[in-house]
Amino acid sequence: MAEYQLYCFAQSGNAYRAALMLNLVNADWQPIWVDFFARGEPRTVEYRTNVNEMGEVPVLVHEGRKLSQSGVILTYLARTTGKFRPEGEEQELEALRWIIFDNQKVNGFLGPYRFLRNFAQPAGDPAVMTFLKSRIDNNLGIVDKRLAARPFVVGARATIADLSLAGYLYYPAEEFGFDIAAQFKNIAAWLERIRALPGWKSPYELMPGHPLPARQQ
Ligand SMILES: N[C@@H](CCC(=O)N[C@@H](CS)C(=O)NCC(=O)O)C(=O)O
Repeated sequence: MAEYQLYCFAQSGNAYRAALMLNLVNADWQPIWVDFFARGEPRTVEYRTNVNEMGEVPVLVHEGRKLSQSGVILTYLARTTGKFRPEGEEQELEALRWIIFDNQKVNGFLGPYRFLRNFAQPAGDPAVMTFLKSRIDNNLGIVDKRLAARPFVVGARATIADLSLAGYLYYPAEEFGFDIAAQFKNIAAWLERIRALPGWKSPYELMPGHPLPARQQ
């Protein structure tokens, strides 16, 4: 058995943050596929009892510990591996600030928007989609402006704040119905910098469950 196990599925950008970090630090890890679409596995009593009481993916298993919330998993991996770790209190707080902003407002809106567009039955109500899209445009604009002045979110090198913010941004543009890289030039350049890191792989390469069987789409 690998040193780290990650409960995940290919379509989850929340899980991708953790999968990407594990791969970038060259960890000995293996995915444990969670059947989100056909079984709604995270909502089962079994999953909530044995894996995560919050009923969410990702969950990282390491040395008898089970950790959830991608921000916590990234922090844990930064501490245990020493990689992508913000340096000193100021950077730590800055990284945490962007991870919370990301979870709530960047990928926190982008994830549901993509889900309602591609996977939900029925698809998202147009009024909800319009609301989410306007928030997404606004919040990606804030990240884009931030990246105009620095190569990575906290400073000169990539940290866990970058890996968090990248959560959904490597999924294909057609899944969003708009091209983030074309619209936000600083985000596009930053995504290329992360893509150039040794060990980078796309979400569909790193995690199991893609493509979905036709009946589940
Ligand atoms: N803030 C959490 C979000 C996790 C999350 O929402 N995961 C989704 C999958 S992408 C999930 O497991 N949802 C369970 C459900 O909808 O029942 C994190 O960053 O880990």
